Amino acid sequence: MSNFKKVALSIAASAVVVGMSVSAQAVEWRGWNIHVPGYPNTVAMDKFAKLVEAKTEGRVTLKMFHSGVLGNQPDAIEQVRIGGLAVGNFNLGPIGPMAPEANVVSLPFIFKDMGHMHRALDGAAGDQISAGMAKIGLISLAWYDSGARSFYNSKKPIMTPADVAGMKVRVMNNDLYSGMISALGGNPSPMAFSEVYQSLKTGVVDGAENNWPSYESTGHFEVAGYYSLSQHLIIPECVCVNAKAYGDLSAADQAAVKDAARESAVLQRELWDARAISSREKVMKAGVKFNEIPNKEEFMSAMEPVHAKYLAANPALVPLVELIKNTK
Ligand code: GTR
Repeated sequence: MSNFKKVALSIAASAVVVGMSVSAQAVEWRGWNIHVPGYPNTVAMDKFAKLVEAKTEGRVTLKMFHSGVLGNQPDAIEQVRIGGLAVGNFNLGPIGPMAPEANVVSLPFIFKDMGHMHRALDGAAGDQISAGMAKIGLISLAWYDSGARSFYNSKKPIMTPADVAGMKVRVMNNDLYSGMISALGGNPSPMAFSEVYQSLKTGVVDGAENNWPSYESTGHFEVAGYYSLSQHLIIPECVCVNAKAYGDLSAADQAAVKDAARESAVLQRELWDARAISSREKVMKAGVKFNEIPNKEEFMSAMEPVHAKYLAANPALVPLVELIKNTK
């Protein structure tokens, strides 16, 4: 054997040894979260981090970065997909454009209420959505709540679809949401969550849409004081982990991490319910003008073309949409 080959072999052998010792050491994960301290997701993700460490006996540790300090959501999703970050608490909205199965939850009014969403996600539809996310490198360990999203703006109460006509409305990055605003005659403006406050304040956009806790925690209520209860989207969120980081764990540690996520989700849902009430109370005290929508059917039928167009372009998703609609 040539000297060169001997050296190459011994380097290869030591690499194996190094590799083995590395895998026996603790793995350090970094996690992304968009929300501020005290928000239900933030508290629950911190609990997830603690449980991961405890349940894997320190073989996996997770350092959480809150308040979106590691970047905007579409970028963070990409990072978790490619492994630049291990973990993220993501809304399924901005995942949808990359994972068709996950996009069905972004069809307006697909869920009747939170209970319907829970039953669908905890059943066969949830399994198909998870499988679609796994195909793009995201393992969904548990589902978090994100309430129902309603319109708010700085101009006037929204009562009918015609009230949205001509308004500039911020949406998350997803063509379905842009299509939804266009279907009402409004002008959609996709933008990062962190930019919305300033855009509302300076009139770059007239309105946006979100649940009570995000409307309150971001201060959007200070600059867009009309909140109209359209509840047009009920979008679940995931505790997502990079497929390779998860796949590299032992079966026992995978189970431990999954358990940790599910336990954190139980806490998140409890905190969510309480925060939805307290956020609503806080913004109402601050003088927000709130209204119910007299006839929600008008919004449903105005947004119906979004479903039709989407399913015509994605016929393979028709059975999943039917499965969700038929989930009792
Ligand atoms: C929140 C959600 C965030 C983000 C945000 C947005 O309700 O929890 O993940 O999607 O809405 O509107 O960008």
